[in-house]
Amino acid sequence: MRRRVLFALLTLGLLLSAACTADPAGEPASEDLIVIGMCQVGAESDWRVANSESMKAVFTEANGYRLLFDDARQKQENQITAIRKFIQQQVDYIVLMPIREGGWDSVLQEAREAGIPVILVDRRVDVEDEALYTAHVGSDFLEEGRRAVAWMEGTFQGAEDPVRIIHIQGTPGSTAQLGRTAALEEAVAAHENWELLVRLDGDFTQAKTYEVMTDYLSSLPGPGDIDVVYCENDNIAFGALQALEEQGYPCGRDGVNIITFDATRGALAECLNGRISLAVECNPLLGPLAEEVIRTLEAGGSPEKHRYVEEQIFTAEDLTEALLESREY
Ligand code: GYE
Repeated sequence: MRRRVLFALLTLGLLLSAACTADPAGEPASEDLIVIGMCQVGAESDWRVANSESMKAVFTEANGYRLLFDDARQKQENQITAIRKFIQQQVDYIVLMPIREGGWDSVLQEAREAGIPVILVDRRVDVEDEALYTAHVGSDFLEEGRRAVAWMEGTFQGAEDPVRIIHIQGTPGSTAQLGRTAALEEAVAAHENWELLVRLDGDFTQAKTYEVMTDYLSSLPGPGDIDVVYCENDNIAFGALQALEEQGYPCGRDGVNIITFDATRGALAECLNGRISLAVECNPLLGPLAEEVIRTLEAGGSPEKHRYVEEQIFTAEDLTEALLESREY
């Protein structure tokens, strides 16, 4: 706001009022636009693509915004460089989807010194001073993990044989990885017969997961006895499915139970056809919530520090073709 006013004052007197009025089509004049510098993680997953689309659909010129969108290609150093560039450009707000939780103190301090509010979307940051960011909107990843674990408890209730689990993690140190991992770890510690066979890093991508899972399965002396593959996102689940089926493992309720997080349309389709046993929803449509934070700030209010989206779980019984078609992502 301050920067927009400053900019406007520098514009010549009469021109100022002309420039600030809406054009005949009813769209705000460009000097009135709120400038958003957005630091997106990358395009590693279907969830991420849907999340970027949700942001771009909301932060449009017609809605009064100029969106400067940066894709960090899954690298924190690229996100830090983008933030510094946005500070130089004197944007009005920085919207950050932080790739991992650590390592943000100095750059967020720089944003604060420049007077630019930082809004976190999706994942969170672990900083010494919580005042380094204004607000956060996203999912409760620990709760998502606990929903998956509750389903496993129901499915394997009364089982005396070991429940043999493969755990494929997302990007190390990201909030989504930390929360979903913590829920499984708690549960493995609480159930004597739950056995963690291996923990692999799938980095939230199908390609990396296919590779690490193929290597792991090929290293086994014979066909493994696997009950559950706990996949920390849909693209990990796709890579795991591909590797398992290629090596002759049937997937589904009578074979290897694949659990996934996100529940994007592709994963729900696999759930409906039975190859994925459980899809835990993680809602990527966070654009409207991020905009609400900015509108509150523009109106001089104080947004909630953390806002979590509503989510649910799906098994084949909860799904229909019609539901899949109506799904936005
Ligand atoms: O689950 C995964 C993505 O942080 C919620 O990141 C997000 C996760 C999501 O790449 O698909």
